[in-house]
Amino acid sequence: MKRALTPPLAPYVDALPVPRRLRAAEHDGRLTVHMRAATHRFHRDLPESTIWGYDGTVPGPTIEAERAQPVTVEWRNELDRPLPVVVTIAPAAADDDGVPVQCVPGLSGGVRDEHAAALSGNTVVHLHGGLTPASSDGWAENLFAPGQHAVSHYPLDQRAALLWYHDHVMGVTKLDVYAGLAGLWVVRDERERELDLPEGPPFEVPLLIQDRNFDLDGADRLSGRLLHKTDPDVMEAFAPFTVVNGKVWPVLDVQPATYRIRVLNGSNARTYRLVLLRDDEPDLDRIVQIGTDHGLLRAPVRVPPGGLLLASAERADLLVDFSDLEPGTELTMLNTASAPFDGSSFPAADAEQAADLDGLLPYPHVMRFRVTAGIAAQRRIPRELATDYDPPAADALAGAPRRAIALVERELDGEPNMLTLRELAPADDDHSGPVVTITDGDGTIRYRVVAAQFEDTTTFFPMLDEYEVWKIVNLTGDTHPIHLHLDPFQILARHPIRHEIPADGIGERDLEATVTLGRDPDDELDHTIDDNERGLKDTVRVNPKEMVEIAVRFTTYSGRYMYHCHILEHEDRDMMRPFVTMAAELMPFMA
Ligand SMILES: [Cu+2]
Repeated sequence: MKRALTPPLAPYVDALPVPRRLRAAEHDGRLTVHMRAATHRFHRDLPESTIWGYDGTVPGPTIEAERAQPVTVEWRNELDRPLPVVVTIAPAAADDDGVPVQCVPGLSGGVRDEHAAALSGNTVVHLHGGLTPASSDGWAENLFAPGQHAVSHYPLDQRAALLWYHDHVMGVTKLDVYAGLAGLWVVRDERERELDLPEGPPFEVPLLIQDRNFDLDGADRLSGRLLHKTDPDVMEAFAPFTVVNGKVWPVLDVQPATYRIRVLNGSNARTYRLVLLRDDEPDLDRIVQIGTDHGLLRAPVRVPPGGLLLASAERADLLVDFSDLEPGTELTMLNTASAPFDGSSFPAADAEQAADLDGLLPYPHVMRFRVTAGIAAQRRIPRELATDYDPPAADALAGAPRRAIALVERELDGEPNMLTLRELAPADDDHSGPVVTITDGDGTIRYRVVAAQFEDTTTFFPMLDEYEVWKIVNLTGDTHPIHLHLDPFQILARHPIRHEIPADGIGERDLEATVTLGRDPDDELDHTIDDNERGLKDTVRVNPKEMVEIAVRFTTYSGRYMYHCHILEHEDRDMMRPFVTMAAELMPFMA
């Protein structure tokens, strides 16, 4: 169903808010952030919403810090109202008119989840992208309740990058982040200053993009009450309204100058493919991407011709040149990615027609830029950016430990399918149970499942300062953004694969499958690594019929960390696992 709905809210009427900056250096590196219930207006024509926010705002303040200047944050949990989100599973995936229920506001016949309504505000804070000691990393089970507080130490001995902090509570991260518990965190360093990149307002603008839905009042008007709605077919919430820095479809007045736009997809589940349109035509050539999740790329790159693809938690650092544009020129940013995202392409030239109800994309709108009068100020784009990293050398990887993870979709009785994962380890020759056989550049290896749930025993013990190669095999029909805590990684390969899973091959814990490199005949994805992915990443999209290989080298801190899918509805239900980084000197003492 390609037809669009008429938006119930006027697009491009609210000015893009820029979150308050909280500069650590002005507070001797000691910050206090209060988690509070507050009210927030997501759109001019919406009633106020109750939210949970860091310092009571959506998004929270943007914390700015310098590389290697440690920051201590006292996270004060002062939440004094229950979860301000109505949570429901609608009884059917589409309404009587055939419109998918996730495309429209209101409960769509669902009942309010009373367990969610009873959530009082237990929290734990994770600094995503932070090179953080385990004790401050925000382990998903180390909660602090309203009235309790946590002090986290962030050494920040890491390169400049756009990080973000958000809630990470086991099982309900999807609800706590949706309620508003997310904010940006910028690390700055000398290399960026040498390059004379815009820093701070007005020419550096962060965009935190999320999708939200709202309940209806008794008269079927939008009530402003936040609504997390899923349905029997889709266990992730894909909300119809795109919110940038806390406003639905905002507009930003820009001078005719080069802007540094720092984009984060902070949605629960939705992937965006961002296209800039001018006079209904794609206008992507004025964008140059200079950085990714963990900061600067080695050289500037164009965004892919289809648009800038960002799954949940991925970031992009962009230079956008508005200097040639007349006052009054409007550039509209649209999203062309349908949901659940499966890696499919969509031509940028058709972005105006991207609305797709079956693809849970009723409104492609994201935001608009409007050029004002001013003196044109184009900025030179440096040819060389980062000089502090190289792709890992082949000999460094030759003997590196290999780890394998399979992403699987398990069918459940009377519930939507569960997207989850299986940790694998090579099976002994005499192993008799189900096996996953993977044939790739390392040969044919038979694996058995060694962990299926978060609580299962830890099986990954990476040694500090040693490269590892992780192979992530996607046996599902959706793209999963896989995120590792602690250090960034580099993407080595994106292989098309064929896989066969026998009937009942995906058990409660087991997995039986055969995976071989090579393209499935009906596979239309190109499985390439985009230029803007050849940097230091902490989240990588793993598409259907694909095996992604990453090289990661954990450094600095020993301890218990997590890796997981960053679709929050997936991570909350076991698409998340621990790993323990070990100092080399302790390895001889491990059993
Ligand atoms: Cu996932």
